[in-house]
Amino acid sequence: MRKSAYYVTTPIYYVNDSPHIGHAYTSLACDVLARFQRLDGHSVLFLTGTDEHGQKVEKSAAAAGWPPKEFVDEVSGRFRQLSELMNYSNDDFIRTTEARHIRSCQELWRRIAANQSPQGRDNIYLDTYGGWYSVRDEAFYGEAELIKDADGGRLAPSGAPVEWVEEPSYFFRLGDWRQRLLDYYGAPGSGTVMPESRHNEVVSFVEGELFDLSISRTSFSWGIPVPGDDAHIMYVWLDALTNYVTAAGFPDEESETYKTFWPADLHMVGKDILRFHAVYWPAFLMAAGLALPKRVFAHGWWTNEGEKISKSLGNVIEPADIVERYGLDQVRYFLLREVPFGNDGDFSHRAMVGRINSELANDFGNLAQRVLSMINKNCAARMPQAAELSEADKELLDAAHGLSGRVRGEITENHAFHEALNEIWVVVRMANGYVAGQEPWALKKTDPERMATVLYVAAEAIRHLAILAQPFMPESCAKMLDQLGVPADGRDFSCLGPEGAVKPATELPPPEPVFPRFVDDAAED
Ligand code: ME8
Repeated sequence: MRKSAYYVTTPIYYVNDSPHIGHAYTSLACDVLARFQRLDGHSVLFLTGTDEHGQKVEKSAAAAGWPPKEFVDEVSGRFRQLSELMNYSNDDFIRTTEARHIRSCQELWRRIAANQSPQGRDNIYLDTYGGWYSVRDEAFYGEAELIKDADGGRLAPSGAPVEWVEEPSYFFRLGDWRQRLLDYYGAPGSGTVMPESRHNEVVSFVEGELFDLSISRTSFSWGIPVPGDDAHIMYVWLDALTNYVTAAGFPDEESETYKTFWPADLHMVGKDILRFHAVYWPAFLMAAGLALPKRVFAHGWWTNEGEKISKSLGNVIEPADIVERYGLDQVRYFLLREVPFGNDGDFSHRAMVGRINSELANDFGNLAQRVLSMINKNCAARMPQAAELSEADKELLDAAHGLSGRVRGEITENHAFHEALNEIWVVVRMANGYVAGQEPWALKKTDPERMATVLYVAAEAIRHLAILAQPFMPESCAKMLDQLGVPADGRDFSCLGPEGAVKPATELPPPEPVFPRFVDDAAED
């Protein structure tokens, strides 16, 4: 029987620029979750895509000298390529310029407009907006939120330039939804907004003054027309956020997809866009009468060798460059192992090489290579048979069998990917200690039956490690499982535990190292 469905989303990326490490990071975390849930028997919808409307994209297209539609087609393609490059298993890739999305946005608007706020007022009203707008952030700011630059000029809290905007606009009565939003967040630790520090940040924002939100623009045209008044286009964040229900089939609420996947289980976002996801989005959904996402998790930001990543500093990290240099699964491993998920982190060459060589090559790679080589040489390349188990054997097998529960909690509940890897590595190191202590190479002559048992137990531990590490490093773990003789239909989590063990006498292919050492160019250090 399949377990409950799981719907996880990345933010949809602005197509004003090429993909960078920040985009790769958000999607990677979602990919690991999606792969984990599939292996654990859930049916999964993992969504990513591109955010293609608004002033920022319109300006970028103009600067490139391209008509907006051609520009967004081109840049959106680069994000599709990122999915291939990083081996993401997304089930859908949405573009906000697609007909299904335009239909969905207009219907969501109609429903919000047709309903009243908890105070019995129309959710949407027409007025004039006069205030500060940042095109880079695509966000409106109150005077009190702005900061001053060195010359006394105004900047958004993110450091982005702002401009004064005055135009007719539809407004959303955000303030009327305050109490409903607070009820939705619940107490700290409720798990609706995570991590807890972000929960507190969102609650104090909502407890403060919640201004009505301008949700349409009239001074440019690259966007979705407001139903019934096409002098206005929708505010790009209302348009963009709606992608999450579009991909779930909205407005076809009777569709299988919608009934299976909405509300989303998790919106994964960077900390800079938390307010849009944890405040505006649930307020829009409540106003439209739709169910609310179960969780929003905000992760931290990467710096490069200690410096803020920016185009002007010329230190943007291109996913394709690091994948070529270090290897795909090495990059996937590093990004989720190096930094506690939720915190900010620093990308450095030294840290990357350190983890590749010590944790992947020395710890995990050597473990598999050593055990598989001994099986190949001393057991005629066939899975050995275990005789009676010693205390040491049982201890390692128990640790391997108990691992999935610990990893599941860290990935699916806490989203602590670094802790999940840490748990896996506790058993990797334990298995290495076991092999060193049992000295199977010395048993070859003195006690071949015991040697066979030790190699069998070690192989069984490695099978568990490789199955559980698949969501992080799919290609490398597949190679390891091939070498262990694990059939393709024996790799999901229902095969964990003694019942899924590889049958003794199964023929194994010749072993090959899965995690090579990174040999550094001395000139670079
Ligand atoms: O915000 N480290 O799109 P975007 C980590 N279109 N994450 C980073 C980062 C860094 N240095 N730089 C950026 C948008 N990010 C909207 C989303 S969703 C309905 C609309 C992350 O292309 C950032 O936190 O600016 C965010 O999650 C994503 O990349 C930003 O993508």
